[in-house]
Amino acid sequence: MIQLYGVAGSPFVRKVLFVLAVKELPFEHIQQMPFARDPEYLKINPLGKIPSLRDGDVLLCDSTVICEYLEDAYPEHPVYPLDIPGKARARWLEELAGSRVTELAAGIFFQRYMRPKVLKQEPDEALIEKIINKQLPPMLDYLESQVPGEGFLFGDNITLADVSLLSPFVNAGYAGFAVDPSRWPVFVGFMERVKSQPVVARLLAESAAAMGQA
Ligand SMILES: N[C@@H](CCC(=O)N[C@@H](CS)C(=O)NCC(=O)O)C(=O)O
Repeated sequence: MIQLYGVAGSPFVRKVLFVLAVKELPFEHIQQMPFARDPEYLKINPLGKIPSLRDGDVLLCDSTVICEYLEDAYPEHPVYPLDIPGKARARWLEELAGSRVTELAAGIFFQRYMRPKVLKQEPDEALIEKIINKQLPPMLDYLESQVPGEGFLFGDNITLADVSLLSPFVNAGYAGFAVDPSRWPVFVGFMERVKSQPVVARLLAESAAAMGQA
């Protein structure tokens, strides 16, 4: 059976949980915390990051690599658009979400949640202020221009790109941050639609419970 290493509170693990759920693939969830520097886990993922996934002899690290593998290996119930330009754009938005958007939105979560609660360190308030007031607004302006006013990025069916864009902001929400709906109404409306899709709503409820936010 497929084994997934990681915890549901991670925006990256959430991508894989979404794909496994859409594809209705049974799996064993091995609760692996990030930053644990666990020697056994470092043999699985030399970066010590989550998620990792094992499927028989296949052992993979990195959420994007894992999700693309699952799409190729289990093509039923696709999570990427099927046309080439759509798939390429989905990959770009997934890449952007996993890099700069996560650095910013999940950065708020890291400072306000992970540092005090898990790492027993003080949050860097100056950095949080800079992210919220200087760095995040231009990115939100871009996202506002990229998402649709109705439906999802690629029409009526939700894809991994939709969930990837939402996921870092879910973590920012755990740290008390909400995107201003008066400034970015289209993006906020889009995130609400993604959140209310049954498969996503279920994942978010599990994630919130695991984070003590339910
Ligand atoms: N590019 C990786 C990033 C994974 C990642 O950064 N995961 C975080 C948790 S959300 C982590 O494990 N951090 C621990 C560390 O950096 O040591 C992916 O897409 O899977």
